[in-house]
Amino acid sequence: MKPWSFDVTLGVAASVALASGCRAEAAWQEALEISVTWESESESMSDASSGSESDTETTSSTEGETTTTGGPGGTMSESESDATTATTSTTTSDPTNTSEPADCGDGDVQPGEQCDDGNDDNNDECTNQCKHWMCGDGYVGPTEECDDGNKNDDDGCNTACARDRVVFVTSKAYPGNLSGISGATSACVAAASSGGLENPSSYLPWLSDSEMSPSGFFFHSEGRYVLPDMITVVADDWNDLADGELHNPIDMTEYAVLLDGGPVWSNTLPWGDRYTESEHCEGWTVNGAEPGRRGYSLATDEIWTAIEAPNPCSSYAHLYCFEQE
Ligand SMILES: [Ca+2]
Ligand SMILES: [Ca+2]
Ligand SMILES: [Ca+2]
Ligand SMILES: [Ca+2]
Repeated sequence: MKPWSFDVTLGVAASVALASGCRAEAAWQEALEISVTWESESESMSDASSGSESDTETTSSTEGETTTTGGPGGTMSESESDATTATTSTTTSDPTNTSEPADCGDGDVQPGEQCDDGNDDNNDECTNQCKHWMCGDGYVGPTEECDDGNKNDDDGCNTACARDRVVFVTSKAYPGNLSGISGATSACVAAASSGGLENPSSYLPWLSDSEMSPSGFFFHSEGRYVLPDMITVVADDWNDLADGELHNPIDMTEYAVLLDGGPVWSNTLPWGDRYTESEHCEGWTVNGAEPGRRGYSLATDEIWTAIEAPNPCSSYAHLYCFEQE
C-alpha cells in the first residue's frame, strides 16, 4: 500500500495513544504491529501484481515503497493497487458467473434446488419453487388432503394436512331391518344427499354385524370429525373418536338440526369393534323380538355407541353416518 498512508496511520495511532494518556506504550506497540502487518501485506500484494509484469514495473514499484512521502512512486503504487484490486474482483466473480445459475423449472437439479421436475404443477412431489413437497407449504401434495399453509388445527385443515369429515345422526329412525349394513349405507347416503352435504356417496353407517365393524371398514381419519354445522367438533381424529369420550355428542342431523336425543343402532364399541357377536338383528335384517345393540345420541361417554342392554329389533332407532375418504 502507500507509505503516506502508513505515516498517517502511525500519526493517528500516536495521537490516540497520547490523548488517552494511558497505556501509551501498549498503543504504540499495537500501532507498530499494525503498520508492520500492513506493510507486509502491501509487499505481498505488490509481489503478486508484479509477478506477471515486466522487470521495469517491478523496479518502479520498489522505488515507490522506499519513498516515505507522497510522490510519483506512491501515486503509481496506488494506481497499480487499484488495478490489482479490479482484476482480482473480476477474477473472483468470474467463477460464479461461469458456474450455471440455478434455473428452477429447467428440469435439472442445480445447487440451491431440492428438486426440479420441469413442470408447472405445485401439487406433485416438486413445487414450482424447486422444493420437495411437504405439509405446510400451502400446496396440496401427493398424500395430503389439504394444505392451508398455517398452524391452525381448527380451521378445517389441520397441521397433519388432513381435512374435516362430517358425522351426523339420521333424522329418520328405523326398525332393526335395515337390509343389512349395505342397506344402512344406502340410508346414510340418501340422508347426506337430502341434507345437501358434500360427498354424500362417501357416508357409511356406524354399525357392526357378525362379519364387519367400523374399526375395519371405516377410513381412519387424521382430521377432525365435525357435525354438519362444520363447527362443532366430535373428535380430533380417529384415535380421539375411538377413545371412548367425545368432545360433543353426535346429536345433529343431516339437515344440521339438533336431534333431541334418541337411540341409535350400532352394536359397536367406542373404538369401532363389534359389541356382541349376536345382538345385531341378525345382520340388521329382522325387526322382531330379536336383540339389537344401540347407543344414545346425547351421550359423550361410551354410551354414545354402547348402551348396556339390548333392545328388540322391532323398536326404532337412528343411525350414525360418517363421511369417509
Ligand atoms: Ca433447475
Ligand atoms: Ca412440480
Ligand atoms: Ca403441501
Ligand atoms: Ca389449518
